[in-house]
Amino acid sequence: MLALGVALLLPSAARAVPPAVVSFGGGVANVNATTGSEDELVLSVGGIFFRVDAPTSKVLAGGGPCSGPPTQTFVSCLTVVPGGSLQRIAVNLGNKDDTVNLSQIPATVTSTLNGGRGDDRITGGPGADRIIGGRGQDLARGGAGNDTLNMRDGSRDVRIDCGAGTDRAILDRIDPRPRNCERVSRR
Ligand SMILES: [Ca+2]
Ligand SMILES: [Ca+2]
Ligand SMILES: [Ca+2]
Repeated sequence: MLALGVALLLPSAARAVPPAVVSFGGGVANVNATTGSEDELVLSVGGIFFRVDAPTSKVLAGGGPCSGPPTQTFVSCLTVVPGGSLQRIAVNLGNKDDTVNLSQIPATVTSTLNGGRGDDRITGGPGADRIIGGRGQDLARGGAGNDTLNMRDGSRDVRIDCGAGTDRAILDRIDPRPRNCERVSRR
């Protein structure tokens, strides 16, 4: 009976973590985690590489100048290919409780970070970020730079902190009081 139980459990465990896909081209890095996994992503730039680490989830290289080990613990993309100067990052976190952190990205890089459904933790970088919490009870931090935090989803989010810079927050009336946001619109 024990052997049968193990055999039944293994396939579902293998299916549980679909990877986020990382691609890069024309100065834009795209990170798409639209499938049903809880993604934890740390983005950074070191030397000539843009890198996405997934400490507790999985990432997969979408080809081009990006590659990673079979363990899918990280993907790195060469930014010295033609048109490869990293200018913008677009992240879609998908429908579960996800985490993304851009605190190790240069201030010259802008981003759009979309939490999707689920209770997400979104941390922008030192540059200008556009954060869209999406449905769920989210935690959003803009960091430095002139950020826009759009947390209007009809539900109360956990924490909204625009950080340094001249920032804008777009909120529901029931959202908590935002911190460090110069312009706030509630509806
Ligand atoms: Ca999500
Ligand atoms: Ca920022
Ligand atoms: Ca909200």
